[in-house]
This record gives sequence, structure tokens and C-alpha cells, in this order.
Amino acid sequence: MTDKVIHGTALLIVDMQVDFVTGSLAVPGATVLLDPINEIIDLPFAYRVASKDFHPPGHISFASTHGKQPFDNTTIYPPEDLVRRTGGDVEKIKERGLGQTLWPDHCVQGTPGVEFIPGLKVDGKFDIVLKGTHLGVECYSAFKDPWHLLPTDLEDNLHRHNVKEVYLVGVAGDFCVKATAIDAAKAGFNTFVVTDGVRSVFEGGKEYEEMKAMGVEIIDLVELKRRM
Ligand code: VGL
Ligand code: ZN
Repeated sequence: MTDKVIHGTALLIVDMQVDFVTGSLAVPGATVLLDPINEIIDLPFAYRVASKDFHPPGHISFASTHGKQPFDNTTIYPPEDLVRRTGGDVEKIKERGLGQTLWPDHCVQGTPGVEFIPGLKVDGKFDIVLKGTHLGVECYSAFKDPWHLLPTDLEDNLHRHNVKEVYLVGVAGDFCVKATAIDAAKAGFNTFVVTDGVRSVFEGGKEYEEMKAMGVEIIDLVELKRRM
């Protein structure tokens, strides 16, 4: 690692965990990401953060919780107690339903699948963001859940480190990377997704177009190294 630091830059590694790479919800092709992401970690970012999907057993996003099959769909609603606590209108919960892909059990707190993949150079210089920790709330974005009931401290931490540019890698490109990148752009950061460090669950999706439409820049590793 060089001593040089490029002020205002942050690396955000999304969910590079055993279950998403070789485990219960393995993202196709994700095993190739170890080397490029380790190479990216060595670039002179001023701030580094890694997120973890961190679910309790019986999480709302698990097919098993609903007696359904993985990859079935359902509708989920914000939990009443959280809506109440955050001053929302409990009468309107039914209007706030969202389509939810149901997943195999994954990234359960205390299991081997929740750990970062072996060899990933996430060291003590990284801040760690945990998400999906509430039993009844799905949370793809490392910033907050889709109803904005449970923000993490990621946005505050980025501001505290004077971050202006956020560079994202990790999995899954069509879920947590996409949601996190869009929230980063909405929060006003210049946001870049580095394709050589990303793989998606489903093939042929429109995630890169969707991110671009929200102001996220899509770059490859060559372009990242040119910038850093
Ligand atoms: C993710 C599915 C379920 C992700 C998390 O990290 O993209 N995908 N939970
Ligand atoms: Zn999850």
C-alpha cells in the first residue's frame, strides 16, 4: 500500500461474503472478483468501508420464512412498530408494499457464510457497515432500507471523512451494489461502479442502465487506475 492518499475518495466494497461467492446464494462468476478487488484495495483511497449483509435467523427476505421456494416473489411491508416509532402513518402501511425476491437463507449472523471471503484484504483500516440486521426489514442499500426507517451510519461516515467520490465494487450488481450506488448518487457523492469488481445474480438485467440513469458512472479497472 502506498502512502499517497487521494483526498475525498472512498472505496466501498459491498457484501463480499462467503454466502454470496461460494455459499448458499453464490453469485455466478463472483469467485473471479478476489484478485481485482484486492488490487483495488491497494489504490490510494482516503477512506475504505466494507458492507456486510447481516441477517438474523428467520429474516423476512428468506423463502423459508414464508414457506416458499427460493426466487419466488412476495410483497413485503414496513413493520408497524417501526412505522409508528418513526412517526409514519400506520393506516397507510398497505400502500407501501414492495415486491420482494425471496432468497435462500444467507448471511445469517454467527454462521460461516456471513464472513468476508478468505483472502479478501479487508483489514483494520476499513470501517464495516452491517445491513439487513432487522428481522422484518430487507435492506439492499448500505445506506438505508427502502422505506428509510433504518439508516446506517454510512452517509455520516462518508461526510465525516470529507468524501466526495465513492467507488463501488462487490455483489450483487443487480441488488445491493445497485441500491447502494443509487443512494450514494442521491446523497450527492460522485459515484462510480467499477465493473471488473462486480458480478450480478441474474444475467441480462438492466442494472447498469438503471444506475447510469440515476447519475452513477460505470467504469472499468483500467479507468479506475488512470484516475487513481
Ligand atoms: C443481496 C440478495 C439478498 C446483495 C443481499 O448483497 O446483493 N442480494 N441479500
Ligand atoms: Zn440478504
